[in-house]
Amino acid sequence: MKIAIVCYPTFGGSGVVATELGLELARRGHEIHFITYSQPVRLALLSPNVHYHEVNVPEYALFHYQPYELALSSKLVDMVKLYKIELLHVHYAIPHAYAGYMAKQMLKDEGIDIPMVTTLHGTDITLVGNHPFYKPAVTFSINKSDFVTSVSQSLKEDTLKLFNITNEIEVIPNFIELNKTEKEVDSPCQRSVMAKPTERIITHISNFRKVKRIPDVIKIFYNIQKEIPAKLMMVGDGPEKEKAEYLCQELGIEDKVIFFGNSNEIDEILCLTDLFLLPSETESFGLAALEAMACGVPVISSNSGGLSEVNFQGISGYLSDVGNVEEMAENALKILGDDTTLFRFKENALVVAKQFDIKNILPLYEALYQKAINKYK
Ligand code: GMT
Repeated sequence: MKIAIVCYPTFGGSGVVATELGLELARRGHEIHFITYSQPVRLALLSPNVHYHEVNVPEYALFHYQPYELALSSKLVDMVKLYKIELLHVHYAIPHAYAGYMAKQMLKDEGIDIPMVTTLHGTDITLVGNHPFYKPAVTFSINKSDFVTSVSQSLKEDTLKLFNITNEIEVIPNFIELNKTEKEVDSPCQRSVMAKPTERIITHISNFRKVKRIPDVIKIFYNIQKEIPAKLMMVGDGPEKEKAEYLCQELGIEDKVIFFGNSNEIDEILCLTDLFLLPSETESFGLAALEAMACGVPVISSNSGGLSEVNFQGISGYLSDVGNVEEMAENALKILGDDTTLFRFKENALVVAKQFDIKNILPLYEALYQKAINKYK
């Protein structure tokens, strides 16, 4: 199949999912066209069957806001015609499903019927899309998509609760490429570079937005390091990072916390990690937690959104109510307290992650694409 994938190229779960999906589809022989405003961070261009088309938005002084949706829909029309693309898969309702629908209509005018699959990721529904300023456009774009998927059951329920949806929503969970991470787990980790042998290594990875509750990450770690020797690795960048650095200073733990900024070496970092923290206000899925588990790292998370569909209570880690940092720290200590328990949780985390192996999930997308293409035959 010839498929156009539209996504955000930045660090963030939806872009990662879209990129990994496209790369795996390409490995399976499909022709994949990524269409976005800059090269997705995890996109290796030297892959056969992978194309990348950049959307350029010319700056014009008259416009306070440059019309990205217009440029994107025009690019989609041009690329569909040029490469005979058979299907659009847009990740994120805002603004991709909206732009995709416009492209569909323009193409229809020229006698080309192309199906569009929209994947909902979370922020497009629970945080931004639900705003009254966007709601009519988001509802319209979801209802006008040929097929809609959501990355968790919880996100599906939120979407049906928050919007007036007339379309079916199929749950296709996020996935992980296990072969890749297993290889890295087997290879020796550079653990001694980061911590002493007696210290536990705890990691948080995110884009440091408010929804990630970064101060909770620090407070959980603060409670842990009072009881056992430990280091915290903070990976990523975003609006909450500087405040977190100050908080570490205030708490006198700055020498135990390392801020890395954005990194492309996620598997290498997870390989030397003992425990992952994700105390988010909400997470439609929590791809970062799954990536950790796939490297054999147990997870302490909140229980909001779709996190309980990924992190299994008492098996791959523990879940607590949002903001209950005391309980989260206690549970972390239960896992980290002795090597036998830690080893058991590490093994379990990997077993749970295996359910989300890309090999199990990709066929669900392929079947949906085929159904979508058949719809217009
Ligand atoms: O929250 C993020 O880190 C970024 C955000 C995004 O839109 O890229 O992630 C959302 O999509 C991911 C992939 O499906 C999910 O794993 C995240 O849980 C979801 N984030 C939220 O729901 C807050």
